[in-house]
Order: sequence, then structure tokens, then C-alpha cells
Amino acid sequence: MYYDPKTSIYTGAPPAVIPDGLSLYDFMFHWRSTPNSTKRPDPTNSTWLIDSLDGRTLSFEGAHERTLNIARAFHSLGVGSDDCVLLFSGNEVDYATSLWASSRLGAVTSTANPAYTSSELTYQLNIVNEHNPVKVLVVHPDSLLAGIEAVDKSSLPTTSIVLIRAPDETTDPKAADLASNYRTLDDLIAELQSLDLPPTPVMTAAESKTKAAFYIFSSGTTGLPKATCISAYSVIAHVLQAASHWSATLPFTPFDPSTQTGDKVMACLPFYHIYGLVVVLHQSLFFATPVVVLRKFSLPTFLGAIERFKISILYVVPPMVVLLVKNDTSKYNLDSVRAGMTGAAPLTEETSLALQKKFPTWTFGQGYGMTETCTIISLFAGKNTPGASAGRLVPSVEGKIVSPEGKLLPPGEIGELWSRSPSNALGYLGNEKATAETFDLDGFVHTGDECRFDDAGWLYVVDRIKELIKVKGFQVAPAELEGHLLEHPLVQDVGVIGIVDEKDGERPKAFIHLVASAAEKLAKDPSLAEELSTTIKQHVKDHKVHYKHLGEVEFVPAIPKTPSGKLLRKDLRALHAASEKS
Ligand code: 4UV
Repeated sequence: MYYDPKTSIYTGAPPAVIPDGLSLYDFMFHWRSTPNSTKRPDPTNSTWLIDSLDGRTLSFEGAHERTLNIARAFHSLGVGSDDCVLLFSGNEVDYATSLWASSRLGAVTSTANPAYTSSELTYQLNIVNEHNPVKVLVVHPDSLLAGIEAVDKSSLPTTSIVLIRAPDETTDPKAADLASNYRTLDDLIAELQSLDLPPTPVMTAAESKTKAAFYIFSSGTTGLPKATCISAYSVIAHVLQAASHWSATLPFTPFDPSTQTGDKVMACLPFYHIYGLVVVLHQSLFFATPVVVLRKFSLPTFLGAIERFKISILYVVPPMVVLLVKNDTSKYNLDSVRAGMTGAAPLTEETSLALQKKFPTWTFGQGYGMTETCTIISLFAGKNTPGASAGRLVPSVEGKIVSPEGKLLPPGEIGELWSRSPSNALGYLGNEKATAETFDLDGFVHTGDECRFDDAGWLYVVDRIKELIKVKGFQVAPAELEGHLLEHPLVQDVGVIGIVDEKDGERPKAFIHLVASAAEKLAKDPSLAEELSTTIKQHVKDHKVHYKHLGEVEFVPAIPKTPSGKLLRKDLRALHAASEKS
């Protein structure tokens, strides 16, 4: 890692050698290390995926066979190389095999939070479908109703709904009833034993770098959620870059089933988010490290799974660290844990130190990344993070700190971080304007994060300049909530910001300029504020996933704007600070 004062660019070193011309399927099942690449342990006979609930286990070979069977199922439903498979499910073993099956057919995979309401999923389906027909929606039984409604609303005549697994005793009886009308992946596989798969599409070097393998939704620095196009090369680059960092700082030990020794990773972070998808799933499997798939996170299931499966590596987000620190964990044997990583939102130094004090034998690092950079920009895996630093640039990532006027800043100074990496995404699907704003012509992603490097190259994420709100590490786009709130008959104008929340990191707060009639009523009777606030909050609850729900509502006579009509979020932040004080 070095800083070049001539260009003001920092570079993570040594450079990672990244193979091209591979799909993700090729990389996972057929690629082995080349002389110059990060060394991949031989995956033969390794344990890959373990379901934390029923203990179902897939080896490398088992995962490959299952992937080909699911590819047959998708092929029978018409999935080809210009189509999309949309995964609308929480973590399941077949989440991984479904996305590799999609890759085997040359299709693109899009991922959606299974808690989305039907209107949130419809929004995503419509954007993707405009470019690549969504031929299959792989859905969890718990999300089936929203999935059916969204497919109906999006008028996608050729979309087949397939259940990722059959309902079980945890499934709501109504959803289970509905599910009886749909086939599961297992049903399809049983019907299709003899179906021939088309040959594996040949991926040229150029295609592996320019064709999207994933559409992951992110609002980026501004506006509504957008489909971030991520190529197979981006994912492979990320895995090799991060693997190179881990190998040098805190090497993984491949798990040996015969002696039951080696590392095991906990997948409690969702695979539909870039962190869970790329870091937890693909990077762990690169190291032949079994991934224990936790279907739903709660502290007892998380701790219980660590004990039962003797997990050694944890990937978490800051609110999970807070839970670990603040709750009694003594009922569980957590001795197997040796290391962990937090990221996706800031971790306070206080929480970091409390974690080290409570679990002194754990080495706990921090990573920083974003969907648009797929994924890690900086990482600190080798030692306990001091809390404040988000690590150093990983191999082959370049970074520079830029002032609002576009001036390059030297070490120590704070500005926006621009990051260039072989893993960077291609841009936003069908949105040239937003792509040009975030992905510049020199290949740098403008992160929207205010950062600084110290003299030794440690990166500090100081603040967020972009609009984005992070609740439990999940993205909430203020523009999305503002658009939704404006549809309410009580709302004349609105501005949304993130406010600090001890448990979830942040939560959204809406400033509402009421329509004249409601504002008059409120002026006459201030006790109406609570009722109005509940109505506004309910409007969000009825249509949006839980982490987008409003924490607070404040009524204001006007929303502060520039003369050109641009919302002044910093003024809203000042208003919030003033209300906190009063
Ligand atoms: O696009 P996104 O939702 O992406 C992420 C990815 C986080 C990762 C990925 C791999 C890791 O190994 C890891 O540790 C973390 O969250 O949101 C991107 C924005 O989230 C904030 C920052 O504003 C990004 O632009 N963010 C992500 N990581 C950190 C963070 C961090 N360590 N500290 C502060 N903010």
C-alpha cells in the first residue's frame, strides 16, 4: 500500500491477478489457481453449504450437481442467456445453487429483500424486465403473496413463480395453503431428471467484464434505488482481492471433514445484499470454508448456531455487534470463534472496545465497501480494529480524497473518497445520468462518503455526504420515502433525513409540510400532532419494508430548499438538532 504524492493516489498492494473469460459458475466449479493468482485451496470433497436449521449439507460436488439440476429446472421454464432470474428469498442453501444455476445458463440474477412489499418488488421487477425478461421468480413461501401480487401488477406474462423450498411448520398456514398451487425447486428437479442442458455459454474475456451477472439494487449517492450492474469479473476480482488480503493477514484454514478441524463461516447476513453475497458466500467458499446458512437472524438462533456448528468466523453489521455486547451470551459456548468482521455502517469506537473486552480472544476487523464497488474498498482483518479506522485499501484498489471543488487532497485531509478497482460495477441499468454522476470516465466510483487517510494509509470514514440512510446496514433512500409520502393527501411537501439510533445505527425522520387545511387544524389544536404523525407513519408502514419505517415525524411550515428547488438536507439536520435540544 503506498501513496504517490504526484498523483495523490493511494494503491492497495500487491496487485491481484484476476482471470477473465469466466462466468461465476465457471469460477466456482471449474477454475483453479493460476501461478500468479491468490492460491485457492483444492475444493474437491470440501463441505460447502450447511443449513443451520435441518443440518442439510452440500459438498463442493453436491453443490455442483444441485446447481446443474436447478439449471435444468430454469431451462425448462425458458431461462436463456438474455433473461433474468430474480431471487426473492432470505438465506437458504438453494439461494446459492440457484444463482449459480442462473450463471450456468448465462442469465443475470437479481436479488430482492424477501421482506419487501409487493409494490417494492414491482418497482424492481419493472426496471429489470425492461432490459432482461424476468423468466423466473424464485420465492420463499413466506414471501409468496407479495411475489404473486408483484408479478400480477408488473404484467409479466412469462414469469414463472417457483418456491425455493416447500412450506414447513414455521410457515404461516395461509401462505402454506397458497404455496400448494406452486412448484418447488425439488418438484421441478424430480420432473426433469432426463432433460439435457444446453452447452455452457462461452464467455469471452470482454463479455466477462461487460455483461452483468447481477443486478443488485442500490440508491447510490442520490435518488431512487437503481439496478447496479455487476459483472462476473467484478465478483471474481473482489474474491481474489479480498482473499489476498485475508491470506496475508489472517489466513483461513480449509475445513477438513475427516478431522472436523478448520474454519467455518456463519452466513447470518443476507445473500441479497452485496456483503453477504460476495464476501460471506463467495469468498468463504473460495477458501473451501463451509458456510453455515442461517435462515433468519435472531440473537438466540445466531448464538445457538455458533455453538452447534462450532463457527470460527463471523461476518456481522454494527447493530449485531451491539447485540453481542449488550446481551448475556454466557449460556452459549462461543469458544470456537476466532475472528470476525463488521462493515456496512459505522462502528463506534466504544462498541468496538466493548466487544474486545467481552471477547478478548476474538480478532475483530472492519471492512468498508459499497454495492457500486462490489464490494470491499478497505479492510482490516489481521488485528482488532481500533474502531475508528475502516482498514487499508485491499490489493489493486486505488483511492483518492477529493474536495467539493474537485481538488486532490493530501494525507490527513477530509474529502470525498473516489475509488477505482477491477471489482467496480459497470453502472446503473438504463440510467446513464446516474451512472455518469457516480462512475467517472477514469474508472473511479465517487463514493459519496467523506473520508481521510492518515500518513500510514489507514482509511477513516468520517461522514456520509450522500443522501443514503443506513438502518441495520440496509439502504434506505430518502428520495423513495419522500416520493411515497408526497402521495399522501395530508402532505404538501416533505424532506427525509437519517437520525442516530442506538439500536439500528440510524432511522429515517420525515419533516412534513402539511396541506393548508391540516396545517390550520394543527395550529388551532397542537394536540393533533400525535394523531397526524401516526397517520403519516402508518402510510409508510402499509407500503414499505420494516427498516424503512419512520422513527420520527416533525411538522414544519416549509421544507428548506435552494432557490432552484433542491432540498437542503443540512438545514433539516440543523432543525433536528434544534428539536433534540428543546
Ligand atoms: O451499498 P451498500 O449497502 O454496501 C455496503 C457494503 C458493505 C461491506 C461490504 C463488504 C465488507 O467486507 C464489509 O465489511 C462491508 O454496505 O452501502 C454502502 C455505504 O455503506 C456505508 C458507506 O456510506 C457506504 O458508501 N458503509 C459501508 N461500510 C462502512 C460504511 C463502514 N465500515 N463504516 C462506515 N460506513
